[in-house]
Amino acid sequence: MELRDKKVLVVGLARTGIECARFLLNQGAKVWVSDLRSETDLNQEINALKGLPMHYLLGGEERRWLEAVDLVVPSPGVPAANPLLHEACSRGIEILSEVELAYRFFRFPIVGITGTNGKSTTTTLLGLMLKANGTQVFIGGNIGAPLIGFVGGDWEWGVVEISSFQLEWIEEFRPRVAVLLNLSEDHLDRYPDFAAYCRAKERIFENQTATDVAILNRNDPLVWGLWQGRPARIISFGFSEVDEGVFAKAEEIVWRDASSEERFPLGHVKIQGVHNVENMMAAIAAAKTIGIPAQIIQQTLEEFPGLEHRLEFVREKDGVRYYNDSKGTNVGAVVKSLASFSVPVILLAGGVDKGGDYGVLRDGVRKTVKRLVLFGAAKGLIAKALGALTETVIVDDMEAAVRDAHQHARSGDVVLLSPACSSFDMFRNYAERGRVFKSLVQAL
Ligand code: UMA
Repeated sequence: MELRDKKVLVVGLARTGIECARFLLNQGAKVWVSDLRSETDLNQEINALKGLPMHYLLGGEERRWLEAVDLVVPSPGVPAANPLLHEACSRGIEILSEVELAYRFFRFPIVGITGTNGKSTTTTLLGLMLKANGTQVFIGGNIGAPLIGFVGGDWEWGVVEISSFQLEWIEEFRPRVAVLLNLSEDHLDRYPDFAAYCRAKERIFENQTATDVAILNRNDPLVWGLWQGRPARIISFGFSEVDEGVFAKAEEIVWRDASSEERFPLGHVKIQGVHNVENMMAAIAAAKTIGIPAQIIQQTLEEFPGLEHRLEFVREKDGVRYYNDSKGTNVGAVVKSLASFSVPVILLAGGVDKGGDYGVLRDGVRKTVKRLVLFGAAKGLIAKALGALTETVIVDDMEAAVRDAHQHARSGDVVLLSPACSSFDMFRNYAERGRVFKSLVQAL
């Protein structure tokens, strides 16, 4: 792909925008970067690009900014309905997502991992398996490291977390191995409906051919429904025993093909919960496809401590265990997190509503939640859907939520922050929300 002297508009100046701008300049393109935020708000980002010859279009979005533009590269956080993208489409200007742009320059195969939940855990696990095997691999994508930053590296493989947003503007993007973990309601504040969100996710398989591999969850009907008509070789994972594929038994995961079988005992594995068994099955399926030896896979499974903000154990105080699941930003994630506990849970939830149906939490709340502590913009909505099922209280902020949980918890209980919402009404992102929770818990 030739970018020299092309006029490129990068929309959005955060992690993706910064990396794209740097890359495009290196390729000899003429780079404009736009952002709805003002120059004052973007002080830090502009500093990161200090001294580089680019043009800023800040504090709004105007159609005339598209004059003579050859290519538009939107950040994942920019919705397709954005007026600049809309106008670029009607003018016939090429629009490519950052993952597509990076892919055009990759000279090595990638594993692309998507799904509503479990992406980061599966991506990290698989990446660590490859590293332990001595493979030159990077872990990137939606997990927090834009793919474009890895172009030109001496990589044998890339293990890449892919969001639905990143798949919206792909054309040739084609993972050698593509994994779809699960599909449940998320980002309905961005998509017209759940079907549109699922269609965006399915695009991970769009360009695969018979030499590629698609790894699908047999237990998720929406995911499994996608196996038909795919040219790629299908490998499935799930809880029922199969002649070929990956399955989980009482205390082990089994990988099986036509001629052999390997067993991965879970007795010494640290990460907990049914959802993590699924994540491990997916990572094993991909690792076996790539040819990672069984003992390296087993060793990585046993050493992996789990991710920060994902059912992360914070501390035990007076017999009460506190968990930070700030990355549980949709209802599907919270269903799985609640299912990981069989003791009474005080659940801290709320933030910005993403349009999911809180009703799917009813069973979990009825069975497990002894007190629901709600905060943030969605508190009223959640209270309406679940408040009648358990003791429910609305508080002003995270500090009040932790205080309330501490006062009402008894020895043996779990206090769980698993918000079912995004964080942007009260925090910069889920990571800041998780850190604030952890420091409040540590201070108890
Ligand atoms: N902006 C505009 N116009 C708009 C919308 C936004 O100018 O119409 C500007 C904002 O003012 C802001 C910038 O665009 O300055 C934000 O861009 P961004 O949200 O894409 O931020 P990045 O830092 O580039 O982060 C993105 C992903 N963010 C989103 O998908 C929302 C990060 O995923 C990802 O780690 C990063 O690229 C590197 O690939 C985060 C995420 O929340 C973790 N992902 C969603 C999820 O996991 O549920 C999909």
